[in-house]
Amino acid sequence: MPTCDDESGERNLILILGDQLSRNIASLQQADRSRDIVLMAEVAEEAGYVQHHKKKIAFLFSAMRHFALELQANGWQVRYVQLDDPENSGSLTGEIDRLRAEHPTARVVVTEPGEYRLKSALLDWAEEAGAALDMRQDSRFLCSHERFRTWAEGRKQLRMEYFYREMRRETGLLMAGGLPVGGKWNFDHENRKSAEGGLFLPRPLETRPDAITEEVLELVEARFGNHFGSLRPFWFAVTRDGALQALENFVKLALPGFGDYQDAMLEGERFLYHSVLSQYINAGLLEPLEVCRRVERAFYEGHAPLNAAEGFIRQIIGWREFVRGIYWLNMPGYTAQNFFEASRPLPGFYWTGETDMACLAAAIAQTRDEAYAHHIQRLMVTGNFAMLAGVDPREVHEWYLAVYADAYEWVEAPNVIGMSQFADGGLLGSKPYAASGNYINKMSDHCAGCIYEVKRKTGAGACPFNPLYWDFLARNADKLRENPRLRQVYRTWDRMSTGQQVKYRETARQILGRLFEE
Ligand code: FAD
Ligand code: DLZ
Repeated sequence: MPTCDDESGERNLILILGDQLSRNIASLQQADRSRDIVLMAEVAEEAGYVQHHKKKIAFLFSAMRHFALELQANGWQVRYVQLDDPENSGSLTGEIDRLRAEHPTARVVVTEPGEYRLKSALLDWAEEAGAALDMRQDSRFLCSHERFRTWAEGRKQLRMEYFYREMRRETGLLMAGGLPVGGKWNFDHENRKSAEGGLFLPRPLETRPDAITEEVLELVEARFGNHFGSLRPFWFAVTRDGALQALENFVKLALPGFGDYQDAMLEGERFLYHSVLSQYINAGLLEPLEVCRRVERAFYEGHAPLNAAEGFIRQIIGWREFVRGIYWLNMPGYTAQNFFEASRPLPGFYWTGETDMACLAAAIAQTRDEAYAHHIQRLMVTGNFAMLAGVDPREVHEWYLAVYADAYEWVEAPNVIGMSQFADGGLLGSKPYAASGNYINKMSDHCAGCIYEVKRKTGAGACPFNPLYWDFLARNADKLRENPRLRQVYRTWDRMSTGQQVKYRETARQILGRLFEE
């Protein structure tokens, strides 16, 4: 029998959100499955606060439906509200009210939502309703808000690398006798190979939709047909078992090449050696630590090299935990940061994919088709271009929050506002990830088939990333010149002839003029 720590013996309402599909979720602990009632609801408010990609909505609704059935099979009483239920109030708080009106409950128990927006809405609701709300820490993360705050206190700069070392020590992942395995914490310098065609390229595991998923796909097509993205083919796993199989597929086929080709891009190859597991981890189908332990085991068994295992584990216990810490330390207000005071609108081609820049066209087409792009596409192609072009970071943020199946504000906003747009002025990263066409050419084969010439710096036919790069640095010199990591770049700019500087800026002006009709 499950134990119950609620001495009152009264029935509680346990709210499980769409990204809390974990058997070990804190809100289910110490609950009494014969007495308490679990509420899960598909609601218009959550599905519509940004124009989520159709695949993201379908993935979550189907995974929620499967999870509810699993809870029921394990003896839980579950009230599951479908989007098309005629009584559906359209919001999570509305659904709590509706259930409480039918079945009085002592407390509402919920694991802290990942987004500030929803956390505030639930706290406000409880205050207004005079309801007892038991909001629990999300134990799926290694680092609590309190722990991150303590780590951050008194530090002049918050840098992922030092935080990551603490997480390594704490978890013991890839540690031996208190030291990092291999004698170094980070093997990133081995992880920058560009990929050539002809490599064996694995694919993520594709799951065939079952009857539940098919029903959801029809619902999404009918209700969200105007949202961004292709709904079919739909191949995401929607259960924990399916996600575990996807993890095994990754470890077996792609992990060995993950490190070497982590930063590479290849035309027509959408996944390379990436895991494509973030949507499962973020929704709760996989636990971050179990994924890391599985990867660590693959290294110890000799299946994957150290640079791959370390690189992968760093993304999860390092970057993933670090960005969440930055988010909660700086909300509210973080998403409104605009260090460069950038104000241009997001170009329309981010939604249509209609651009003649080959790298952007590829990244956006796969975002539309798969609700997925890998890190370097997000950072160095779509993100880099938006920053160089001076797009309002708020618009960039809303685009990223909408278009990826793994997007939730706690992880998306620091990656966009901080890492990719430098709109937080350096809270998260030490310098802007600004790059010219040269970087994209080095890491990909896009430039070979592009109508723009990557080697051409200015004038008609020049790769737009080239003049935009220098224009970005020149127009933001007052904000960036003193950055120690950019001194060399500004020295190069200063050494350029005035004529060359004018050519860069004039070409940039023409490109921006065409793009934004300025
Ligand atoms: P892999 O390359 O296989 O990496 C393994 C895992 O590490 C990922 O599944 C993910 O859980 C974790 N990870 C890797 N990098 C990061 C990171 N920078 N921050 C947090 N976790 C990381 N990630 C999201 O989960 N949701 C987002 O909305 C999101 N938006 C992003 C926006 C921008 C502009 C950038 C630059 C990055 C963003 N990321 C986001 C981080 C990263 O790009 C994705 O986690 C990754 O591409 C997911 O693909 P994958 O599972 O194949 O990852
Ligand atoms: C993203 C999302 C969507 C599209 N729909 C729902 C929903 O209908 N019901 C629900 O409980 N959760 C949904 N979610 C996930 C929430 O938006 C997520 O829990 C919050 O953003 C906090 O991370």
